[in-house]
Amino acid sequence: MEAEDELEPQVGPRPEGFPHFHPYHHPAAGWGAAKAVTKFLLREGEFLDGPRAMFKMNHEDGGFDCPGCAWPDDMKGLKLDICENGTKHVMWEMTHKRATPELFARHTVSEMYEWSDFKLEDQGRLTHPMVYDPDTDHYVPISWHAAFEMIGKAIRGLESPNQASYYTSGRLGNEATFLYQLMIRELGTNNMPDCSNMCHEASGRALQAALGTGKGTVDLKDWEATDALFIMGVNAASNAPRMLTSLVEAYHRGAQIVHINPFIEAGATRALIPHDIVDMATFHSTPVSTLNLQVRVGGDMALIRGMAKAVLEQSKNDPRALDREFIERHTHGFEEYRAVCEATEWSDIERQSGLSRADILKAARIYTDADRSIFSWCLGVTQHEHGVSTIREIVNLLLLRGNLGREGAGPSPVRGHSNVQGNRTCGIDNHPPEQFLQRLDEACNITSPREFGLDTIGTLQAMNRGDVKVFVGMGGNFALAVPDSAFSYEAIRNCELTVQVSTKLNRSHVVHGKQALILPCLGRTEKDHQQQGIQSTSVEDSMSMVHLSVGMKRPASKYLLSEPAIVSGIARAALPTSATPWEWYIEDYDRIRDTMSRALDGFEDFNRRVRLPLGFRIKQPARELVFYTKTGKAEFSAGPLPDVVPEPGMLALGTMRSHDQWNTTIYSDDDRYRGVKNLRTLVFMNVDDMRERGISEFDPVNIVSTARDGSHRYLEDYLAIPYDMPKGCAAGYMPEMNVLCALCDYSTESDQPIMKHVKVHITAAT
Ligand SMILES: Nc1nc2c(c(=O)[nH]1)N[C@H]1C(S)=C(S)[C@@H](COP(=O)(O)OP(=O)(O)OC[C@H]3O[C@@H](n4cnc5c(=O)[nH]c(N)nc54)[C@H](O)[C@@H]3O)O[C@H]1N2
Ligand SMILES: Nc1nc2c(c(=O)[nH]1)N[C@H]1C(S)=C(S)[C@@H](COP(=O)(O)OP(=O)(O)OC[C@H]3O[C@@H](n4cnc5c(=O)[nH]c(N)nc54)[C@H](O)[C@@H]3O)O[C@H]1N2
Ligand SMILES: [Mo]
Repeated sequence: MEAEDELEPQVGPRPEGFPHFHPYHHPAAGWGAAKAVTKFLLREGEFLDGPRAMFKMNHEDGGFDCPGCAWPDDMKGLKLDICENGTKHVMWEMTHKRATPELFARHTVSEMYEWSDFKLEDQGRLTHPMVYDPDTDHYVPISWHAAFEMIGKAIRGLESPNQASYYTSGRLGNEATFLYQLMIRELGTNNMPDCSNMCHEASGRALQAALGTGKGTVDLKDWEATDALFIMGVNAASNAPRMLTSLVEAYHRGAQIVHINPFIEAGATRALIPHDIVDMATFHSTPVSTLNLQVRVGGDMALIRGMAKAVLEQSKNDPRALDREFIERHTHGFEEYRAVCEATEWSDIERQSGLSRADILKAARIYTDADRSIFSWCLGVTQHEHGVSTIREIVNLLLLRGNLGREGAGPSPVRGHSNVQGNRTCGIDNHPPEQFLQRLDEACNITSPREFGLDTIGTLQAMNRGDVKVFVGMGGNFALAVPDSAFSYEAIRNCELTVQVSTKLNRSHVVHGKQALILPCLGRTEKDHQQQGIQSTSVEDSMSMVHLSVGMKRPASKYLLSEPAIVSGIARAALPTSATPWEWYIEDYDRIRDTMSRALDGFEDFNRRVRLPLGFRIKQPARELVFYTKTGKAEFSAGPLPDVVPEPGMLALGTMRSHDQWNTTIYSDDDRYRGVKNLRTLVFMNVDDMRERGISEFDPVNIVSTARDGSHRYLEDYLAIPYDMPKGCAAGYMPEMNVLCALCDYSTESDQPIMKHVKVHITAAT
């Protein structure tokens, strides 16, 4: 492929305002956040509805679930459990702007392709189902009936059901999710790529292998009871802002908080919580860190290994450092693990983690001094070749001190999308367990296919080969979210039909198959009227709590359908002889929930329990020290340390989010907590790495990535920003930098694209 082709998807021109960088020294959240929310409400013209919506969000007695992150709701029924980014997220959906058929009549798709991602979404809410007209290069309105028929015909015309692939983005509610996977399996395929393939696949696989259940074991009460919190690879102040409340509470209680991240993010220093009226009034911020360890990109496993080695060394003089009884009764593989820790040299640990032995010992001492510890992580840990091994190493360390199955202790992955965990629980899984399928088949009277299906990477490869011809995107922005933009755009364009169920215009509508449909749906904030009245939908948060969400706003357009209704419409057209009562389900979602309570483990008596004030918690066997592993015990793993140090001249680049974006949704070109204004086409670098390359602040640079197969990808004229981060590392923003991530660079452990350890050369652009 020519370099020019590879550059094509570089999105958006450089912002018009003057780029600005000034390191941020204020607390996270607090008045800066309050000001940002006010500005945002004014911009979106939502000053009246906005505040009303805020009081309806995350309420224990009704209201809608924040469609932002998956952090759990306050369990004490806090009345104003909100954050800056949740507010922006809700307002973005509630905007008064509309992307009507007139907009599509004014602009060709090729024209809209040239728009920035901000501009695409900024057109407002989609109002009508639209179909692509290749003769005029415009999207034109289509009736719902005709749209469903078009999809039904395309699916029915396939030689094999495996020629279609069905993507899920993690905002989809449980009821729609259940119907969606039911339809897909009734059609005869397990091709179910989802956004989880790109974020927490590694967590699921590691926890499944180690503990026999692919989820974290702790809840917010444990966060409130723990003595030490280890926060790894998450930018809490931007991406899980309500975690700051827990960190502040933990600090006040005297708990230790250790942040492990190449960056010292804003949420890793001090925080001021918006609903804490007294602190806000007095500008009294709370420290939210006792130790910051600036690990090298990819160095987390070495750090954890070092901590484990230190615990084992300490236990020689201090037997209480290990929980021998726990290890004996509940675990398997301890001796091998001890041996591998002893065999790992400190010099290797220091080199691979980028941290000194003294610092690692400090962290280990915090760990052994604490009676109860929680390890929490997000993408900084998962999006690596060795994500699974690293999470298994975290579990190893937890097991050494019996930090499992008791209050205040355990693993706690921070999930991304608000219902990404629920999607998996309700069946979005391209390699479903036999037990799940058996129960589903029995409850729904179908015969699910047993052959495993395609995930995200597999789907793109199959599209490229011409093996997947029909693509349905249930939410999200597949084209822009996936790696290797140039390759992926071509793969998508290869499809016969692409269908996007969306709320806003995005890149996946302008990068489309030969035939293409945009199906506009209700957002979570909107009232969902069906035959039996207003319907609610349920979601599951990061900590396995399931609760109801009910919209409160008039729909953005009278032509919108709910996601369950869209699934039902597609199903009726694609499966004309299906015995599933698709229409009957849509009249009243309680009926879907009744079937779910028979089909899904942990959903017994679903309709009643989901209506309890805070919903219910799905049982976690590992928390009860019941392990569905081969040995019936928690499994230690004893792998070697991976080599993550970049070759000379190369840097390990992490792609991440700014403070002012939601995945592919860009709110502005600012990144307040990192001190950046008006700039997204940037690369954060260590000062010494810049000096060695003759690069100064704001100098334009060229970035070349090198993939496993030796191929290169390029970005030109990005501006270098000196940042406090370990030497050998670099960072910049997704989705722009997806251009640099090669499709072949996915983890052999989790099949997850490697988005945090891209091997790059950075040189001054001359
Ligand atoms: N406002 C807002 N909220 C969001 C999202 C959003 O885009 N905007 N996205 C949602 C989604 S889907 C997800 S999955 C989550 C993502 O939440 P995060 O995981 O916080 O997402 P990233 O921005 O990718 O940030 C990753 C963090 O990992 C650090 N990091 C990079 N490499 C390494 C490494 O090798 N080791 C360690 N220890 N750290 C590393 C980076 O410095 C950064 O702080 O947030 C969810 N919440
Ligand atoms: N390089 C790099 N790439 C990454 C990542 C990274 O860290 N680095 N992170 C990855 C991760 S963790 C994730 S989760 C993916 C994100 O991948 P996706 O989930 O596919 O993308 P989003 O940006 O969250 O999707 C935004 C779109 O969702 C639609 N939408 C919003 N609300 C609703 C709704 O209620 N219903 C429906 N049907 N549609 C709605 C809107 O049209 C909006 O344009 O990106 C991945 N890509
Ligand atoms: Mo995610």
